[in-house]
Amino acid sequence: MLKVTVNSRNTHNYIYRQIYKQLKKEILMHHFLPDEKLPSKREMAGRLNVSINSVNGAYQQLLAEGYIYSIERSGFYVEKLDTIPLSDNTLNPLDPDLTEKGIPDEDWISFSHMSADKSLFPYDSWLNCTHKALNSSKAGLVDNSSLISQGVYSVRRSICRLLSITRGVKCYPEQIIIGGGTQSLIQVLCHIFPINTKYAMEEPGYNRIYQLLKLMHLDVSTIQLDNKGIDISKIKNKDLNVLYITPSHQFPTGIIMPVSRRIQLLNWASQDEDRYIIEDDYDSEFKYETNVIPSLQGLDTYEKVIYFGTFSKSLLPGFRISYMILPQKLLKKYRKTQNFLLQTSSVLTQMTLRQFIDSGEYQKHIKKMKQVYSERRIKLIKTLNKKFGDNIKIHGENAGLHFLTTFDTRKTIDEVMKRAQEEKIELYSIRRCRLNPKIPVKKQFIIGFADLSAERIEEGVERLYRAMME
Ligand code: 76U
Repeated sequence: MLKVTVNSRNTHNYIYRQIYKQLKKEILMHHFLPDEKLPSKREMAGRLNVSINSVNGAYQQLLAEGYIYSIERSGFYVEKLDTIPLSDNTLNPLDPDLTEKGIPDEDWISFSHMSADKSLFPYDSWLNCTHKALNSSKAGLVDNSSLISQGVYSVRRSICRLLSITRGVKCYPEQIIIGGGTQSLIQVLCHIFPINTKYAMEEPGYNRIYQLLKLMHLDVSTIQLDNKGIDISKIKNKDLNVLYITPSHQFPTGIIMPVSRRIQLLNWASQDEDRYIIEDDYDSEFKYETNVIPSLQGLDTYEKVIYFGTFSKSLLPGFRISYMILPQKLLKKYRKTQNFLLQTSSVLTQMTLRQFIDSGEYQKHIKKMKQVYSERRIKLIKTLNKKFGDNIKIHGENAGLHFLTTFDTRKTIDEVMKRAQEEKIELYSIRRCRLNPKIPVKKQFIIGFADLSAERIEEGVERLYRAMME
């Protein structure tokens, strides 16, 4: 006996959908035999007291999804379906291990090195630039050619000019590849190198790249630092091809590599055809007391440096625009093997960035933020020194948006981290930057000040003191 009923007062559910849903369920529950004939449309309409049109709508939908088939001048028949457990449309409860933490509430104070200041960003000018970008290049948003692998050409031209002025980087726009983050570009780069390439990174260093190389099953080792950055004597003794470094502001120690070490590294790279240096210049816009230090790429006459940059620190990390600059030899390989990949950074964001740079807003913003970060940094260092006295040492504070601190405390890193949670401070230890687990870590913490307003410094340092010492 066919169990289909229709409620004509149910205005949320069209009659044809009510019939369709019930028939679908009946079929899935195998209440029909395979190849059983359904009542004709007329007969069904009569039984349910509905129009033939409604029944036709239900049958057509079942037909389109493959629950039934039709035989011309004969009628509709039920398909043969395997058994499947039926869901009653309720969602299984989410495994507690999978729930995501919400954003910390207003009361939290951030010493994170992963942000930029969100309150001083010139949202109005950015919106203005988005407007202009939309008006001037609607075609760019639908035209597949603007999704070309390397990113929009005119945007690359603007980045190229900017880098030549601000970082002494020498390149053609053709050499730039834009991407939605440093990690995705590193993946692209690693695919250019032969599979047996030997990589090395700074220890301590940027774990998210280390983990990525491991994930790609690449051969990656770590090299410890001396007071000038990555230790050249350890490099010379190793069989290595590609070295990933952060010379402008070593992550996380903050060491600024002097020119003597830069030259040694370039000469090392020049000694073998397969050697390259990846220069990750992630926060170089911010240099205090003296002028910015020019890039390693600008010093390189051998075409051995692959320069990486990002707008995550100078604008906002959520924009996801980063770029790399390939030496011509690597660019040729890229064009041969990876030009089919589509661009990962949004075209609208790229076009907006171009307007932002070309109108001078970018440089204006950097100038302002340099001033703000510089004052904030001075106040934070002063407050920390005053509160902690001999119990704190600050390193690498002359550039970027974070510095490293060593604390003289009886507590373990774990104890401090637990107390930091209780005090509602966002704090990161150097542990996240230890790549080789065999190397012991000191009681060091990365102190970021990008998202810490000047008014909250005193309170933040008080909380840090309680977490660290009490
Ligand atoms: C980036 C280093 C060393 C690049 C960085 C960062 O993808 O372009 C650090 C952590 O936004 P992207 O990456 C920029 N190179 O430290 C920025 N910092 C990371 C992202 F917030 C996180 O996990 O400790």
